[in-house]
Amino acid sequence: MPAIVLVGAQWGDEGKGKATDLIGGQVDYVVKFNGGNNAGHTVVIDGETYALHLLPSGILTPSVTPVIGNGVVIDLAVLFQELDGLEARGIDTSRLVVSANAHLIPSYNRTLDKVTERFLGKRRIGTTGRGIGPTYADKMSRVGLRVQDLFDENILRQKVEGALEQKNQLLVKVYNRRAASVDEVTDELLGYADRLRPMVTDTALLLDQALTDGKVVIMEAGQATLLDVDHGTYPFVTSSNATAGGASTGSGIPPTRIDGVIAVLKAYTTRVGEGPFPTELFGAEGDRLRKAGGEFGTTTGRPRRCGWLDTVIGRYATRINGTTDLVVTKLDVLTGYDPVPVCVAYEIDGVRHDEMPMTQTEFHHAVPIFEYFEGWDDDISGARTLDDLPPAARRYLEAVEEMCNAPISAVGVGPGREQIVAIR
Ligand code: 2SA
Ligand code: GDP
Ligand code: MG
Repeated sequence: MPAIVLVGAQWGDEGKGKATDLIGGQVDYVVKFNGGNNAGHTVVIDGETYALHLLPSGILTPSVTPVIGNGVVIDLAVLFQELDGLEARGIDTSRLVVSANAHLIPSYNRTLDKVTERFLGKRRIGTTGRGIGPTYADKMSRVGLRVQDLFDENILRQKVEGALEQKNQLLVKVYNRRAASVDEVTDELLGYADRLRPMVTDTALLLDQALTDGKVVIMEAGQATLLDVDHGTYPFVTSSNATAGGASTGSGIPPTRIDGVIAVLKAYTTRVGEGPFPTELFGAEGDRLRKAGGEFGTTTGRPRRCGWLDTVIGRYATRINGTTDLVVTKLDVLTGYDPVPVCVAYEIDGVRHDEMPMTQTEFHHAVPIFEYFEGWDDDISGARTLDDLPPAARRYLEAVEEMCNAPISAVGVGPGREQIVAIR
């Protein structure tokens, strides 16, 4: 399978970083196609923990060329901090390539992201405050700044001037902040141009040639299906297409060249930020799952909201992404729970729904209908084949496979690179 998309099936933090890293040995290119440094992927190799935000997780595998695709929004200060941090730990980052068409996150968009959230008060989205939403809004409004603009100072200055005409109105008149100056913004961005230039290329052309040469390319999504701006729980979503369709627009690899879609599904559910979450657990129950799973944001450290597995969401993710393979993660975290509840459908205003309801109003009213599965007590973190798992854990996986409508190809039983049960 030369071109494979890897997405999150739920609200993010399913363990996509680990899943990509795991197949990294057989892969030539790992492409990030959406989002920016709102993402947080944790990868544990030989007991060393690496937290990646903007960089594709393929950066940790020496044989992989990591690619930041055109669909990504880049905070240049964060990019170089992350590269320097990895270099200081002995990781060679020289293979990174960056699309000339990717958009830049200027400092005023970070400010606008944060002040807008404060202004919204109770109606806030719970963003990561990294300037993601305003930068994608600029892209669509055609007032965005792109990587290639760094190499034409006149154009960059003109674009910053144009953008600031609108942004300063907002900053000063609506949010009572100081205006940003054209020189300050332009100079800050130009300060990175020389270091960035050798990494910049036409990544769509590079990937086209790579596929023609028989190379293996993984397109790795940031965030997840229910955070997708079109298919997620709008408006409580991120501002990009995090589903499989976004892989084409965000990388330049056409849909006809994509051979498979891996969806990563956590054995339970988490969500960061605001928005509906039917199987959410509160109080001591939520705390227990959060503690067992170590569910705190990789980027912001925020405690993640936790709840039981929701297979209505799993089925939806299979349908929207065209999932060919499921990777189930964090099965080890469910050890010691008995029984293990799984949401199989919703009751919404007295009616049973087996599929995601059409409207967000209905989704906000969804009450989970649970089935209860027998639990297991044995430590499964050393399991490497299905036969190593207790029968109850195998039954749980069989049910997940059936209810989520896609075959499971691997199961995570711990954070380490090797802690995986390979099925096919
Ligand atoms: P934004 O900043 O505009 O993308 O926020 C919009 C919504 O998208 C959610 N979002 C995330 N949800 C889970 N994980 C994410 N990445 C980090 C991680 C999060 C962290 O991997 O742990 O460290 O806090 C991520 N990025 C965006 C966000 O919570 C909003 O609901
Ligand atoms: P991503 O955003 O989807 O890449 O996921 P994150 O890295 O934000 O969150 C997943 C967390 O779960 C990380 O801390 C991983 O080290 C950890 N993890 C991944 N797979 C497993 C697993 O199978 N078991 C356990 N216990 N932890 C895992
Ligand atoms: Mg994450």
